[in-house]
Amino acid sequence: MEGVLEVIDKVCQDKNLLNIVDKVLVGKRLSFEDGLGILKSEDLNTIGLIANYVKRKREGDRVYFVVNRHINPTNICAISCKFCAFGKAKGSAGTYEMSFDEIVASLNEELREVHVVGGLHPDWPFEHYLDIVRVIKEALPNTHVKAYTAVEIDWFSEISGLSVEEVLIRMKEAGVDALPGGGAEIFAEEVRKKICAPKTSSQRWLDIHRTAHSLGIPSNATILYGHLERYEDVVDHLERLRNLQDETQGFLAFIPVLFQPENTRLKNVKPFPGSYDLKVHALARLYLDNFPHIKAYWITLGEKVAQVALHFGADDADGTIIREKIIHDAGAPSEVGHTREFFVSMIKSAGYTPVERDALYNVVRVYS
Ligand code: V47
Repeated sequence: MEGVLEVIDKVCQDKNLLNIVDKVLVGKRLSFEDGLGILKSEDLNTIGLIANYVKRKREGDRVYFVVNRHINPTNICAISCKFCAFGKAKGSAGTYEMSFDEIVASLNEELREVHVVGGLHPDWPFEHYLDIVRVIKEALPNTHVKAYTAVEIDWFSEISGLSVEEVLIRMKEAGVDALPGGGAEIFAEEVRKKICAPKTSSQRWLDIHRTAHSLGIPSNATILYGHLERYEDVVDHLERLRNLQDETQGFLAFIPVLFQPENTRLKNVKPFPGSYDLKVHALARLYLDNFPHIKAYWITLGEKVAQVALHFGADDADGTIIREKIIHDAGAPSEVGHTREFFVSMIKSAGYTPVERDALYNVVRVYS
């Protein structure tokens, strides 16, 4: 880390980034314009060096992963978003509903986190969604349950007539330990309307996470990028999250999720270059100075780009997942799951120390 400035002085091609380097070195917060400058720059070396400097200052050589499992209890969904290939209308081909027995059968004692997210089923009452959490907790009392996005919570409030606060209190009582970051997509209203018009509004997504944090439920946040957004929309998204985190300190991790177009109604969007993935991760690390962790989500990036993203500010490789469905329905090229050994090897071969964690970032084991 010593001498990063000398290295940057030697390799820097985009002198506009030097102002950002100066700010980062003295711990000064980046402005909206700085954020845009990073996305517009083609100087990947300098961007990577600054983001990696910040990552190492916070976490040293550590890169986290979790032995987890995704459960998507149903793909029947009352709304239809253009970017989504997973949700299906009730009665259409290819729908499914997991029984409690099927859910329990998919669990094992090794899991440190069970991540539950699925469709907004038109017939399931809120109590059924709570029972899903209860059966998981009963089977694995020591495993964290990270369940239900703000979009589902909004839906639970609508179908139950309870306030968001009451919904969250009941979720916590049933055993929810944290909320996943999905459903944020892109906050910029113009683009949000184009890709997921029927979905929970940006403001409501933020309000639901604010309420969760006030009840002591930590959460994650995502951005869906690589579709119709402009650079301004990405920085705006981060700005809204940074402001909320200043208020609550309830976010654990930020996850950039690269849009996968297959089988969606946005399949003709123009692809962005691979450098954009790395810039978005670096920007996230640099802009979200109050977020503890940035994930390299291998499901959408692919395993190899995810490994490279660990040199662009990401300090978390997410987890084993075992059977990802939502994003694979849209053509994700990655495997649907990996083993613990895969992560130990993937992180080590990127030059870092693998740290197995639980959902709340308590350290389970360091693989030094
Ligand atoms: O919000 C749906 C995304 C998200 C597509 O909290 C798509 O630790 C790409 O929330 N292309 C859910 N993405 C994923 C999610 C998540 C993932 C990893 C970790 C965490 C966490 C949360 O899936 C949705 C949406 O953005 N998604 N369709 C698609 N075609």
